[in-house]
This record gives sequence, C-alpha cells and structure tokens, in this order.
Amino acid sequence: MPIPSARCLLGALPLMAALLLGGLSAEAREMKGWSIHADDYPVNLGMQRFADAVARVTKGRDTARVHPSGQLAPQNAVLDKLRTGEIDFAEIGIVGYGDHVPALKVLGLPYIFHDSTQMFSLLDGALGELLATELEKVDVILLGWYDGGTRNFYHRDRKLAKIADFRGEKLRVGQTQTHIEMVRSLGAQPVTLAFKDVYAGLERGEIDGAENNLPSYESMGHYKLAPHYTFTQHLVTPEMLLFSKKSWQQLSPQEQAQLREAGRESARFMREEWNRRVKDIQARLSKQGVQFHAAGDHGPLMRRMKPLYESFWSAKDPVSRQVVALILANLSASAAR
Ligand code: BDP
Repeated sequence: MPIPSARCLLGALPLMAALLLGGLSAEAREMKGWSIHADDYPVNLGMQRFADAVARVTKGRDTARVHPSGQLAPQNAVLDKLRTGEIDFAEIGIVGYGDHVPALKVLGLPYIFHDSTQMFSLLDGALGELLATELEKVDVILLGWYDGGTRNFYHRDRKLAKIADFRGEKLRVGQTQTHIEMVRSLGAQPVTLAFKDVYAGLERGEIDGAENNLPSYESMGHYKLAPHYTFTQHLVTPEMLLFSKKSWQQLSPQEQAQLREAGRESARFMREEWNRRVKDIQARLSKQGVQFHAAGDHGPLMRRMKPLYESFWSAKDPVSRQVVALILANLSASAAR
C-alpha cells in the first residue's frame, strides 16, 4: 500500500476538521443565491435577510451569499440550475418562468389583480399553497412570495394610454407567451429582450418603450431614455423566493422548518422595503424629468385582452382551472363586501 506523503496529509486536514466539527453528512458550504437585481434593491434586501438566517439556523455550518445583477447565470438558466443544485436559492419573477409551471401562467395574465394587497390576500392562503405544491413538482421549494408591484408601460417620447397610442410601437416584453400576446393584442410590436438588455435596446432604438414596475424602471435607468411613464396598471405580479430541492434535502427537518419561517419573514420584510421604496419614487423621478401620465379608462385595453383569458377558461391542466376559480371567488367576494 503506498504511504501518503506529508503534503497529502496536510491537504486533507481541512476536510478532516470539517467532518469532525460538522458530522459526516453535513459538509460546510456557502450557499449560492441568485438575483437579477442590484444589492440595494428590495428583493436583494429580503434575500440577504434570508441568507443571514441560513447561517443562524445551521449554527454557522453553512453560510449563504446573494450574488446580484444576474452574475451567477443568465436569467433563463436559473430554474434548471436550481434543479441541479448549482444555485441553492433564487428570487425570480413570473416573467419568463410561468412557462415551466402551467398554473403560474394565470398569475401573468393582465388585469387579474388590482393591487398587491389583493394579490397577497390570495397568495398568503390557499392559492399560494396550491402553487407551492406545483413548484415542488419541478424540484423547487417555494419559501416566500415577494412583491413585483404594478407594471406600467413607458415610452421614449409619449404617453401610451389609448389603443391608438400603441399602434405599431416596438415594446419590450420578457420571454413569456402571454406577454408577447398582450402587446400584440394592443396593436403594438412585441420585442423580447432580457432584462439587462433593455437599456441598450432603448439606446440603440431597437425598442420604443417597455413595461415594468417603478423600482425597476428607476434602478435600471430606463427613465433616462424613456421618460414617459403611463399608469396602464396592466399587470400586478408576485415574485418568488425559491430554494433548490436538491440542496433542501441536505438539511435536517428542523432546519427546513426554520428556513421555511425565515423565508416567510424575509417576504414580509421585502414587502415593507418595497413599499418604502415606492413611496417617494415618483417625486424623485419627476425631478429627473420623468412625466407621469394617467391612463384614464382601462376598459378598452382590458377588452383587447379577451382572447388571452379565453385559453385559461378551457385550460387542459386542472390546476390552472383551479387557480382561475380561486381568483374569481376572491373577486366576487370582494365585490360583495
Ligand atoms: C423586474 C422583475 C424581474 C423581471 C424583470 C423583467 O423583478 O424578475 O425579470 O422585471 O422585466 O421587475 O424582465
């Protein structure tokens, strides 16, 4: 039998120490968290809160780091990397991900929620649980519903309020079929671009405008090139704090329970940070020359969305139909109040 060299033994010391300290199955590691946003964005503040909980819950055996601005992987690769465990946790929006879980697509429909409060009244209850079960089927654990706010259209040189304003305009949307059809139904030309490429798209004139919530419009600097922001309020969407099932299985049941609570707590914190950020954003952007426009009656825009809703009434997937039913029941209950 070859005798191991002193160098070889020295190299093995950290591993031996880790095994002695942490037990055989629990290897110390730094968990990787993915976010498309910058460090000071409400999403990342919520994720950091969760990352701190990882170290606390595992009593320092594991740590977690939030990697900002999509540095770890391109946005469309995140779900796969969560499945393989290359990324341990991530915060993603519905834009671009609904396609993996059919029932999630319903949440990407225009004009189904009027604000985040109503949306969370559903997601913090039966609807949220139903979707969490669906997500688990694609190997991700839902730990928190974050706020994606209200999305509105913006344009380089004018407001987009009436159907006639949209005609022929090149408007960026994410890689989501429903949103591509939404822009097409308004008579505009959908252009799919990754979030990080929207600024350059505006600069190069590939697009005339886009749509997003106010915090993203500000943080990505889109307001500098497209200073007309119209409150079309066509989408109110949630975002999700997701954990890789593969990484999850390496945690003890007690750690899992504590991290579930930490996920919910990070979502509560994120929503507060979001509201704080949104509060004075209009005043700040007005000073930078942004013009805000009311959209007036949303009826004509909404009516154009009819074909988009139709496919969901007859969805083959029974879970999608259940999601539609839960949203409608909530709407009729709030109308009765
Ligand atoms: C931002 C969302 C992010 C989306 C992005 C987009 O936080 O998840 O990917 O919009 O429009 O508001 O692509």
